[in-house]
Amino acid sequence: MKLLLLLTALVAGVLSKKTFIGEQVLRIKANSNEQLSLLQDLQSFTHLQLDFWTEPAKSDIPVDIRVPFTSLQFVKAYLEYNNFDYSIMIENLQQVINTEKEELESNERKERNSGSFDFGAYHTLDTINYAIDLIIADYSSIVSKQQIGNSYEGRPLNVLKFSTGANHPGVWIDAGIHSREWVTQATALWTARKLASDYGKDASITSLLDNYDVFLMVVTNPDGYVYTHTTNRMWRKTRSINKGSACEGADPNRNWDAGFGGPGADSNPCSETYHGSSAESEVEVKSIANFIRSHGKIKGFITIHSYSQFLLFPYGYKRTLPADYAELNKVGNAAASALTSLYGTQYKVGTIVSTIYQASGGSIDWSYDIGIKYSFAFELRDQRRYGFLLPASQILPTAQETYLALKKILEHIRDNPY
Ligand code: 0X9
Ligand code: ZN
Repeated sequence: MKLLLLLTALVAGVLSKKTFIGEQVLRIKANSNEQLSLLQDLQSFTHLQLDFWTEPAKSDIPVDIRVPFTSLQFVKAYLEYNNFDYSIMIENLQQVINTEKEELESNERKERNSGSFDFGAYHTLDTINYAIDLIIADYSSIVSKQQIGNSYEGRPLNVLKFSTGANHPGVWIDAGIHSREWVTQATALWTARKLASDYGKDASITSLLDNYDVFLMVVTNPDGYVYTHTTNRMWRKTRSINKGSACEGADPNRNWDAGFGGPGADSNPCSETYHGSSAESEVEVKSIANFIRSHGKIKGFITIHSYSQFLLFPYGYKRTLPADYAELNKVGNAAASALTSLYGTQYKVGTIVSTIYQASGGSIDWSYDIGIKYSFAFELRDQRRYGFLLPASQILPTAQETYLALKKILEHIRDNPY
């Protein structure tokens, strides 16, 4: 009996959902370096349990902070006392999350009943996997699935391979390495179908796939993604257990072997930017790194994040400009212009360190340093309103505009072999 009670409590504890009742997301403008450092001080008060959606690193980028109910009064007083310009970006976080979940559930019910699939909606991992299998079935002559490992919790790490022949060089694209960035997995899924259906129809994609393989990982952090559905919508990291800490997970975009453990990564397992116990300690990262090393002919590496509307290239871990700065900057700007041409969405283009902040252990720094010249990171929509909780109505426009930028980069890779 005692055991049963204990088990029940354990199961309830493990399955218990994190609530966001009374939480708000504040948008703060730092008007001076002094204010910037006051925000960095705020970040170091770990007991406040603040979740910095954007980092206090540059005064021209607003800092968005998710503030738990119990810290709200203090944080607002701190901001007012120090004369900050701030606004409430999300007034009732729980409500936004509830609405998103209701929409997802009613849509998935509809899809099950009608046997359809809506690319303009958010989905659970199972449904995404089902949609991936449909794409493979519909385009089996060019699309296949390749398992490159298992996640920490044992889920298959699957990569979609678009290929028309053997021994082609390849381009890598991943999405959702940060699990809460839901528009990225949705964009990647739409992109998968689009790439497949454009082959033989669109001259540019056809000539690309006649010469290059594309590897597309739609859900790069599946454990985290499931966790954002079951337990905590705001989960960013992997789900690995950290020895000696009650906090779980490492930031898979601080875990690559590029300036590992340097500035812009945290050694505290409870931090959202915890770098992990060593480079490639996270099996999701190690599996990709191994795959890319063993492939040997990957010529482009593109990672898709959200949010802020940036198109970034190396470096993040150091201030040195990459040797290919001029070319990467040109390609990045051409890609961003193509993106903007569809709906007017504005992107900022530049190195990670000059555009956002110094961050070590990031994937595109690693890929660049092992010789993959065309290494880019996207930060998709939006810029000011919803952050990670981008409404599903924006998935298709986001995916469509992003595709134009991806195409520009892919064309450049195709036309500039090295
Ligand atoms: O901090 C990050 O990892 C990225 N921003 S996010 O809000 N999506 O977490 C910045 C990515 C920069 N890219 C790399 N360092 N690869
Ligand atoms: Zn991210």
